[in-house]
Amino acid sequence: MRLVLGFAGFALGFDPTVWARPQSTPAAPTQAAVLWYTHPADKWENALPVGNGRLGAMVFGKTDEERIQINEDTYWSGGPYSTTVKGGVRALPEIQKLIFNGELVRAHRLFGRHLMGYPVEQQKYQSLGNLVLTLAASGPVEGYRHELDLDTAVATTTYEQGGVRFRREVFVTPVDQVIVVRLTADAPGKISFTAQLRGDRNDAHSNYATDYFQMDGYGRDGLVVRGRSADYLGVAGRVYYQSRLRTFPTGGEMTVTDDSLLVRGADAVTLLVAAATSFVDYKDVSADPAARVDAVMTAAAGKSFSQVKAAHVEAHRRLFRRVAVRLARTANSDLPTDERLKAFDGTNDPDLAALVFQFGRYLLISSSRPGTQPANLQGIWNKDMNPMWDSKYTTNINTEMNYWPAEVANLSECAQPLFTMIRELTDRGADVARENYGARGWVFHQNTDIWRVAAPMDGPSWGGFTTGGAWLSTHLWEHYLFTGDKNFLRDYYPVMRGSAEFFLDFLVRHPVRGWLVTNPSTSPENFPLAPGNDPFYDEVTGGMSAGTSLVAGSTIDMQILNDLFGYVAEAASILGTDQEFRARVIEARARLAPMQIGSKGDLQEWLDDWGQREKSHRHISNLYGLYPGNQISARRTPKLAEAARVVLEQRGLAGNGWSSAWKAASWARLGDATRAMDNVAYAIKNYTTNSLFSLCSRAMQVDGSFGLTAAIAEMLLQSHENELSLLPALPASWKDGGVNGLRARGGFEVSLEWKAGALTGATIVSAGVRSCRVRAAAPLNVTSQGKPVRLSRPEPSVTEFQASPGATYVLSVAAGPRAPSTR
Ligand code: FUC
Repeated sequence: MRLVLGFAGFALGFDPTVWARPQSTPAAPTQAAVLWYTHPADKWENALPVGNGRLGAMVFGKTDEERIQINEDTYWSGGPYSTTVKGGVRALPEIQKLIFNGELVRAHRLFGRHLMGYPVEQQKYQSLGNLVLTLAASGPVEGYRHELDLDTAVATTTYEQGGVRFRREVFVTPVDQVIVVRLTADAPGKISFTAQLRGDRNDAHSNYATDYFQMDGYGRDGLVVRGRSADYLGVAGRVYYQSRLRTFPTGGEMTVTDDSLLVRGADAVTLLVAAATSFVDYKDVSADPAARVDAVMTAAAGKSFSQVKAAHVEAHRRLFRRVAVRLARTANSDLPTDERLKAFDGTNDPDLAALVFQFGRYLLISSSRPGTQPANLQGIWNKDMNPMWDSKYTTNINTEMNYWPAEVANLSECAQPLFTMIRELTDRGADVARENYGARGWVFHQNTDIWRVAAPMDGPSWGGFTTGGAWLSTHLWEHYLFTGDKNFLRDYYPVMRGSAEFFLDFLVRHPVRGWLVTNPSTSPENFPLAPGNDPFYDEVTGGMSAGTSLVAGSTIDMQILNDLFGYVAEAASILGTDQEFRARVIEARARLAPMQIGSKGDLQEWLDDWGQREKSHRHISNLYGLYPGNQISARRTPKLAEAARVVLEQRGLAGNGWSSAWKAASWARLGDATRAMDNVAYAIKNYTTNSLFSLCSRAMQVDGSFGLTAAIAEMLLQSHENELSLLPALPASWKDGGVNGLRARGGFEVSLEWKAGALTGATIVSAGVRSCRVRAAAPLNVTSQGKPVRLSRPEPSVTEFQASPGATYVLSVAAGPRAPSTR
């Protein structure tokens, strides 16, 4: 049965069968795959990240005292706990009444008393420690180079000192689950150093002394740190961890003292670091870290360095080489990466955007693999015991953005940790739904930690975002659109359904306008200029607040629910299940508050045309419906698209890394290549560390890096309108180029070539039997295995043909006049 719900997307017309993933041909190494420097990192944010999804390391590349900072993705403060508070639902009717009456600050006070989770804050992601190598060689250093090869996932430092050329390689292998450090020199007997494995203590949240960690020698070739997580917010630290070093020198001597390991006069040395915790899942911390480390270490120690490295590089390339981007190189492209960034003016080094694009893919591969934790605010790389925003999962944009590139940049399996987290959130989420809102299903707000707590956190203005779980659930549907994996859809349908079920209970009729709305609701972190929403002293945070963000029926809430309900209905139809429930969500969907255009021509952020306190607020929540959602479109809804454009104009360029990335993707959806590129360039110039990490304020935050990858993909290929749109927002400075291996909804894999700003050819591999509709600036001819394919051209810029599974279609530009425009 086909369902037409009035929202566009591939769901509308495709045959809901499972299709096989097209075989991606590993692309040749991209030209844009190396970050390099002529000096070591001066600070942690500029060190080079390596990781295998579970273990992360930041490599400084120093020549006197090398520091390799280490993370393990399950090392968090505290232990299993819940923040759900019982009985808040009793205050809900009064809070809703106050909000509908416009008494927002009074509603805020009541929310603060009755609906906040307890503890109000959540746990923190921790640094495991540092491997410090005090190197014996001294004297002036020459010919220094520190680099990260994105194609091999190896960080390498090379230099000459005292007439000897030294080389240090560092990588974290997903195959053998260890951090590998290899030291070599071009002369025998020249490698001497002292190694320490140093723990990190959270002195703000735990008592001092060796209760928290101990450092010891281990056997005749190793070191060990054993510890446990800090107590925090009254939650006892129950994560036990161990990290262990083993050293394999060739030649020379090795000694182990109390807490140090000395190597003298070796020809070459391999260091392996294994690390594990007692974490099993968000409720269970009963594993034995020592046994886990033993198992990994024993297996890895039996292999040679070259075996371990070869397996690592192969495993990495299997994912990384699926996509290659080629943009023009200039003289600037050959500069060291930090100088290249400084010299970038937005147009003088097109290849830099390709490097940034691949860096985001590299980070996702390195911080999120099947079976690991999802990428948090800092991926897996965090040096602090009290990091910015606890290095948690923030779900009013950040965690979602981390996974924007996963499907389109051909790393679908890297999103699996996110899907597991969403499912786990339904547990506490069901408790909060019942206790706070008297509702069935599950709800999740704006932040969680490894313990998967789900109640409102930090304060009503942040915690009042009830659609965090619904937004995450849209990723489940997107995964289905890209992969066509019906088993996946069946498996996760109950999660999506549970989110929709919550909202069927929670939505209330607006007393004046009659629409169904969320109440309480927020438009993330944006304070409306609503009457009476004045500064006040907030007893929850113990500080002045500029007002409250609590409202009813924010635009983003309505857009997210419009998507969620549509997706659930569509999924129920595809799976042939749940007809009664499906009818209910379709009915509720039709009654949601619509998008509205305000007096300034902008898309309203709230039900009322209030305007906002902070003019260029970094969130563009009301544009969820443009990107990543699909309710605003230049072709389908031109008035709303124009209203979205007004919002983007009004917000301008400034914000932070993730904000620029979101704006770039939004401009790409509007088909405005110049403005999309302005935002990409602004992010690169203003919110990027030397090692290409994105910045939020001054904090390293990976969302912006992932967001830029997604935005750049969106400039080259779009697939949200039931068709493949080729080069929908190609900036003038990317005149000539090519991309291989992008993925599109409907299960296509797409490669493109262009010259002088115009498409010259494309290759499409189809995974299923389906109609393939392609939009490009020029009419296209299509062949498969050298033979012309029957096609139709419903519009000059649209070419349509029937695709078969596994077949490759070669598209070339047909002779004749160029179609006027793709938009
Ligand atoms: C949201 C953003 C902040 C920051 C934080 C982690 O609260 O508004 O800018 O990114 O998440």
